[in-house]
Amino acid sequence: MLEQTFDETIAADRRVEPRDWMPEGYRNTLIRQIAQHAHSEIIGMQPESNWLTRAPSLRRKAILMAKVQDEAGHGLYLYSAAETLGADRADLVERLIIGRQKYSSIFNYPTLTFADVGVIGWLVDGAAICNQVPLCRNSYGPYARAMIRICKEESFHQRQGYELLLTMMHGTDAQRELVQESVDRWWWPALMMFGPPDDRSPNTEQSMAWGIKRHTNDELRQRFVDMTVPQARVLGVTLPDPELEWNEQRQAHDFGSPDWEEFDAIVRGDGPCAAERIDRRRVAHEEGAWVREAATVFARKMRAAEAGAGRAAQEGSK
Ligand code: FAQ
Repeated sequence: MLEQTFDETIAADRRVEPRDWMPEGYRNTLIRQIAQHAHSEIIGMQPESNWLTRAPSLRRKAILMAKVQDEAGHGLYLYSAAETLGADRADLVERLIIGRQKYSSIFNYPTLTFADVGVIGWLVDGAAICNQVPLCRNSYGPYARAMIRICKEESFHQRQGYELLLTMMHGTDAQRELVQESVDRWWWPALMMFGPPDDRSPNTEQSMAWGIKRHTNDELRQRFVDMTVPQARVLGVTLPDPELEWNEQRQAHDFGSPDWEEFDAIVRGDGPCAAERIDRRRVAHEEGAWVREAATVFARKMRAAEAGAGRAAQEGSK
């Protein structure tokens, strides 16, 4: 009976809510994906914050600081969504730190120049939007609702990245070279963000049947390429793929294949910045322990004060 209600909810494209019965596999898939997504947002703060102290102007610094703070907010909405499934936030963070849970492959690459800030906004946030807009319609209510706000902010991030790059492309030859060099480094990793090709993606079929994913990895990768090519043309940069060309018959671009061995190594935890990213996260978690303790004590005192005020009001009305 419970399973039938769940199946009907999915078939009718209604939302599953925290107190509804759901199969364990559905719950675990959501916890895995939402936790991985939350970890990505938090780890994703590191490559960009690398440039906060060296931003070329106060304006660029203020924009970058706001963006990095937005990513923290995204992580927090997502951990909260995972908690509605019964996951424990401290446990999820612990799993990330000990390498039992993943974060997006893209944040394993270093940010070598300030152009990387613009390229991350354009390509990484651009890929994130492509992947995440359909998640606003995913079948689990709290995740879908969290994604609406996240997508609005990611879309703003994408525009700030593109605007930064346009400014640099209208600057000096040296600035144009910085942008092109950065695009050359980030293009293939951005394509890998969508996950392995469909024929090597163990989770897609079931996740699509449950309405957790709405499109396959390859469909979204194609959508991203088609969206990005005209933007690259306006910008005046070359995408580093000799196989990239418009296919009239398919009404879509043909493009080359990312280095899936490199992707597999990163997913195994052997990314170029993997140790540094996790170590930084561990240190931040340890150094933040006093904030969590203080917040817990404060919340307990507030609850006690509210309960006391409630009792006093009741006695006063007798
Ligand atoms: N990196 O069967 P599939 C952002 C793993 S947020 C690492 O295809 P699935 C914002 C996958 O977990 C970016 N691992 O898996 C920002 C699975 O391993 P498991 C994050 C990956 O879940 C911008 C295995 O490979 N976005 O950028 C990756 O059906 C700028 C097999 O793969 C999200 O998390 C990868 N790229 O599809 C922040 C979006 N791809 O766990 C700061 C939500 C796959 O079975 C600055 N997530 N794996 O051992 C999703 O849409 C999906 O989880 C996919 C993967 C599409 C990522």
